[in-house]
Amino acid sequence: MKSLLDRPAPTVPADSLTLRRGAARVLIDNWTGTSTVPSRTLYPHQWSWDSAFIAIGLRHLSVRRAQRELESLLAGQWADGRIPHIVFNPALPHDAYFPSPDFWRSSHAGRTAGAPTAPETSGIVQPPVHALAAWLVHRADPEESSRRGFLARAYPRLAAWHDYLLTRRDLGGGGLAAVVHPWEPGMDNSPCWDRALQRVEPAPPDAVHRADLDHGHPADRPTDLDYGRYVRLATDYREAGYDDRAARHGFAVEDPCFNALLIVSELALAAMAHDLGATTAPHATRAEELTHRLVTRLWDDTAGLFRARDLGSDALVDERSVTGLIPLIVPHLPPDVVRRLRETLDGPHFSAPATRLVPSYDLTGHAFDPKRYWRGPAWFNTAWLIHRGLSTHGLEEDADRLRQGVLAEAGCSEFAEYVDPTTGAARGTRHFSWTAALTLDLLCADPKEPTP
Ligand code: 9WN
Repeated sequence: MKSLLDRPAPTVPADSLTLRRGAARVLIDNWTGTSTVPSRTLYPHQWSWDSAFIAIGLRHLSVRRAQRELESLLAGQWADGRIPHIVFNPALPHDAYFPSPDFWRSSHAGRTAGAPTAPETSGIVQPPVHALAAWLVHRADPEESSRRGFLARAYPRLAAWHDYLLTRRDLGGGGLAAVVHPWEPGMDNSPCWDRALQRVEPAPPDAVHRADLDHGHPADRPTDLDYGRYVRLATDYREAGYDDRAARHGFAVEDPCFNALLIVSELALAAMAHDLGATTAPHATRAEELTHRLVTRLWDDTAGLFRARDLGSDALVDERSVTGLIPLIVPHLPPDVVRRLRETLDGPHFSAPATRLVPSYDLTGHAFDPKRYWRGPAWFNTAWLIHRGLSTHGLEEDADRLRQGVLAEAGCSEFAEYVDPTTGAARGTRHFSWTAALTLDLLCADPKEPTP
């Protein structure tokens, strides 16, 4: 452990060194032996997109550990290709987190859909940032990666994951992946889902056993009504055997962030295929087609950002959310779209008074709440993604301003889960793993590292 903390970081100045040590300490403390928990208290199992972000940071401490992070997540992959949003730690009691393994019952209820007999997992997914993470981990030490066969083992699994999303989850028939639960886009209680959720009958209160309120403040967290609907959707999916062909999805949305990450990860698969001597063309073609569909189906030229598409009404959701800015990470966007996204980022809806990070929801929006989770607070992972997007399009000054914001606010917030964009106050849990990991990445990554 000590050796990770003490590894020299010769290119960073002294205060950065303190930040680096703080971030490394969070990742070391949250490491379980096989993977990293997002938070020891609020989220004590392994989460899917968290692990991808965590691996991106861990590669600067230990490439080996970063590989293990991703490999332990992939050990929970289902035979149909899905990577579950939670891989449960069997050593923990069921009341450590809700919904627990005895709610999801993956090894039984998901048997036909291909759930493994062990470990127990959830049955839903999260945004596909994994191939990007695997590629960045590989690039951190290509020799070590080749020696261990990391890429060769990860590549077919990640390709199967994307195949799952683009076949079973193309619920709108427009060639984009749909999410079927508000936990899937990772922005659980975003106002973007409110209207679609109104069609969902909440589960009765006795079906909901909230463990999050043991650790989180009720003002920061989703409401009981939200939870009732989350539980209803997950229960219905489980009753359909988590089979997307059999399930009647009560919630189905095409999310801009989810699909943008799929595109970037598809490009990462192309880069991996190239390194492995396989054909890159199918991935490059797919990324190109997905980019075209993303713009055709989700771009709102009047608002200057991408919108989620509610497949229940087949209409764009009339809310401005950070999810609509994250497609900036896609390399081959039309130049006009990039220009408009940048203007929107700098405009009144997302320029926050007290943080350089980007609020999760429109500051002027009717549902804006500066404290509550994804209804306004600014998160570090979305800042990292937008930073990467700005760099991708050569907007280095803007990217650097965001980078400086992340570095300043991560340290003084004790690596908070998110911050209140109106006061800059830390909110949510502290010592949050992806905040620490992405801080490390912005401190250590070589800006000239090849992008997929
Ligand atoms: C439900 C772990 C996860 C993140 C999500 C974030 C939150 C879970 C919860 O925590 O969701 O998956 O219990 O609220 O919204 O993005 O992956 O950090």
